[in-house]
Amino acid sequence: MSSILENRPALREEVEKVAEVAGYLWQKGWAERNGGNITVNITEHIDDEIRNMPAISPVTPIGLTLPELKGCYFYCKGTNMRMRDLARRPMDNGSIIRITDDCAHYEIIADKPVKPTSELPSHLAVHNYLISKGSDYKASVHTHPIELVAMSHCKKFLEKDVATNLLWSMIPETKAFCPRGLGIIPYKLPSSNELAEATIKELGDYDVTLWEKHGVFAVEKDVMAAFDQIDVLNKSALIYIAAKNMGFEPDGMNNEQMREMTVAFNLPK
Ligand code: 2HA
Ligand code: ZN
Repeated sequence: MSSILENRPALREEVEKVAEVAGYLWQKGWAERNGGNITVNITEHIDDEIRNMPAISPVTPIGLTLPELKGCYFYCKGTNMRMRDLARRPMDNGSIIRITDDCAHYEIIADKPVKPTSELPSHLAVHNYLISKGSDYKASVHTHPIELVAMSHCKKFLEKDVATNLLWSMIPETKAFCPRGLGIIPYKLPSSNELAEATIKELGDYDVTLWEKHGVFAVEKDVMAAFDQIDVLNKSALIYIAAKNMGFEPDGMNNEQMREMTVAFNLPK
């Protein structure tokens, strides 16, 4: 069977990045069973031939009206699909969808009628928000990083910027590569509109948000960059935990060292 990716190197590259990240999520133990989801706005790689491709699924309501997404195209992980399978076969475990002109429905166009993630409305609401802000971010990643989720079970880490400052202070690179820190979202039902709305609110200030007792949701220019932000934060969490396991509370970089870093790397705040 032919694939929409054939003879479209830029589109293929985007999908291959998703597959590569899906493999990392599985290897890290962050993607048990069908855990996590990824969507990428691929509209910039869509040509006229794709625009004219017929749908291979019924027109399906999103459940929301998202005016910025008119005529947009997304690669979406499939619902109930496993990251470890997506890593090897991204077009069997995910699909490309088109948003219809009423901005309230989608249809699958390639390669197979793989139904998109259960979190599609929240992912699409985030993409709608990003476009409305003029952002060049194209990818959103939800995953279950073990140590960050563990931290979210402790009330003190759920206070604004407590986890951010702790994680930044574990190793200088964390603030350099996750300069906006970690936003906190109090527990909400998975897939709920409340969770989507709270996430969008926090994305005004943060690229990565921590869903209490559940996981993280990150946005970035591409899927690799979104993964990197989550990875550096979780690495810091691992350093913190390693120190605690050695029997001491880590000192962390002091305020002067943090200030020096912020100036040297020209970081916000
Ligand atoms: O899609 O992780 O929160 C699987 C999930 C939902
Ligand atoms: Zn989840």
